[in-house]
Amino acid sequence: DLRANQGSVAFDRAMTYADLTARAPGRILLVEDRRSAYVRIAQALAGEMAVDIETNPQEALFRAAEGDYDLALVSTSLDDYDALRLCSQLRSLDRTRLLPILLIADPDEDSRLARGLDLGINDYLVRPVDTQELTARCRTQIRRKRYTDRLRASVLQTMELAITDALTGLYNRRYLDSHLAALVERTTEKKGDLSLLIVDIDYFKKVNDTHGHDAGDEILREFATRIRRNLRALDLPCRFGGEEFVIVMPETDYGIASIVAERLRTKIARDPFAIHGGAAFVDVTISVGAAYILHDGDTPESLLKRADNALYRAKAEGRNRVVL
Ligand code: GH3
Ligand code: MG
Ligand code: MG
Ligand code: MG
Repeated sequence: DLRANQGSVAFDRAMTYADLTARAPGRILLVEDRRSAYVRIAQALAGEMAVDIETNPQEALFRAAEGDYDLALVSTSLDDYDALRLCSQLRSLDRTRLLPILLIADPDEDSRLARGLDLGINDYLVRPVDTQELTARCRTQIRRKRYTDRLRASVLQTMELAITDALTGLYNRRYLDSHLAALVERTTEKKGDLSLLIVDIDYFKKVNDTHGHDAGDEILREFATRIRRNLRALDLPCRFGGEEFVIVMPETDYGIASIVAERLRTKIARDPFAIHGGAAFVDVTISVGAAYILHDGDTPESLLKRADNALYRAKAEGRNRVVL
């Protein structure tokens, strides 16, 4: 998966600025209430970009937040409305914070332009607007927007790959290691609750031997889905190793932990797992070892150790069971 990811970064680098606008026309929201002005601008951009005209600034804010625009083109000469206020609103909303803004101002508006730049507008044009310059500046903003969008998506993807397990999409062991210590510490400080389960699939080697490794993988993926479905957003499900999973449950006491564990065990055992894309079904059971934080200097290691001991007993006592 690391190599696949490097591939996507390389792909980003290989993309030229021209590629970024060649695929789809830029989408522009033009905020201007004078008909002669917006007709002229829309016509100038029409061949190359898709322009939506909005004469009402409040409506413009709404449309910018809802729509998938590459650029807001804002006139400073709006009736009864300060264009800079609109710019600052665009900058304060999550949905429009990164939308490029190009301001169109009158020649005597130096100080407003300076304020606009302070607010974070990306560029401006001074009237009378030269249509070639307008097109060029819009093009530049749109390309930059698309480039940074791609870069951001690629960075987020890299970060996600670093903390998730490729087969199941659950957190990986590295993520657990880096978070469990902090969780245990915080829980200890406030004398709160925290429980931890180690879940191990029973006789999984036999499943692989009987049905093949690919079928085993299918089961692991479905298994992860069932785990996710049975947890709260707060809980941290992680693939600890091959067919072994750790679930950390913050703010969860002994009683709730045992209910969650038992519910999970039932949900796994009750419905057989589809393999070969649904061509066959396999019964799967799990053994679960649970540990609950004791406020006598518990560490991630001591918690995991207690859960592991409990798991060992669950296996020894016949499997398909929870031991606390
Ligand atoms: P038990 O836990 O009940 O004692 O028996 P087991 O057979 O599950 O235990 P063991 O730890 O001996 O075997 C675990 C097996 O899980 C070994 C390996 O074939 C399988 N396994 C581990 N990781 C993967 C994986 O990513 N995909 C598949 N298909 N199998 C895996
Ligand atoms: Mg084992
Ligand atoms: Mg096992
Ligand atoms: Mg195992």
